[in-house]
Amino acid sequence: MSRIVKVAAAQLGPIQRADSRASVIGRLLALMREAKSMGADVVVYPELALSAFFTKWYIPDDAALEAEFFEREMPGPDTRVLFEEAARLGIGFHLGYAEVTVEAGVKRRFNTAILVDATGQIVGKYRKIHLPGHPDYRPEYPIQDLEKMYFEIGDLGFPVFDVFGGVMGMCICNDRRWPETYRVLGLQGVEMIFCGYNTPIHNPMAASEDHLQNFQNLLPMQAGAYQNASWVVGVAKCGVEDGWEMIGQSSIISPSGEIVAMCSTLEDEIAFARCDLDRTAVYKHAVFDFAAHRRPEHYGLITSRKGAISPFPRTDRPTERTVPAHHDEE
Ligand code: ING
Repeated sequence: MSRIVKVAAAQLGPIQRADSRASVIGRLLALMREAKSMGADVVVYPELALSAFFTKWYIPDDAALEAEFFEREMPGPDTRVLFEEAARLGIGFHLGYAEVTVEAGVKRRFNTAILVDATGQIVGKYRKIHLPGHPDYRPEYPIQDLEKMYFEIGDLGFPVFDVFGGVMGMCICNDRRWPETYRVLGLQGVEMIFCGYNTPIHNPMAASEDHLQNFQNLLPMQAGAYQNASWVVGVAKCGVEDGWEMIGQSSIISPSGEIVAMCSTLEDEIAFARCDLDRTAVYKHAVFDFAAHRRPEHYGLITSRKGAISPFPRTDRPTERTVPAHHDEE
């Protein structure tokens, strides 16, 4: 039996800070129409797909930051056309965006992704849990990574959703580097994981490893797919945004760990594959039959030996602005 999902990984080239929101929406619509013309059931957009990767800038004025980069509603005035076109074409989509909302009278900000079905209804939502970078402005860095300042840690866990004929999950960017991401989804029987990313080549906190960014992009996604018997669709926003280059390599990865489609440019480009969800079965029922072979009760107490978590002396300076309590450093 085959449960085929035709997937269009819709990589985005750079979005400059000066680019209009209308120009971005136009690009997303063009990719959606191209995906439909290829026969896709779902088009997968990157993380923070509506704007430049703004966490590289220190923007202390919250009102200005939210006005320029955050969505107060989804669909909202700019994005409603995506939902309407998806319903008209009969195609689902995954979209990453910066979410600001008020819950129980408290303003919340998240790095968020949604799954929308072919009728234009939101059927899944995820809020990024692994926020990389640093919580405080570091003027000595040529490029900031201020996700810990701009977003709260996601509060939805790693849920799975029954849509597109299978069990679907999501993660966002840095999440893809952590084995827990895939295992928590794998333990729920996930068959396809959508992951958008914006990954600058230069990481001031580990500049010695910049040359390995492409290798260390694919490595965890291929391993995570194989070790949890799931498809993984990783989609980049890439190219040079306001002077800083981000990696591409948007890929569709099989439960075997093989890359079955990959973008080869740093521009708007679709990587397309017919993904058989039943390809997961041989791995879920043989090598990675968790019930038959996995033995968490024998692994011993899962704790970290003192100092094992951060073996190096922390060099964090006191933060220059109060970071919300839940950002407490360990
Ligand atoms: N970006 C990066 C990522 O995890 C990063 C942060 C860059 C981490 C380079 C390590 C090296 O791909 C996001 N948005 O998480």
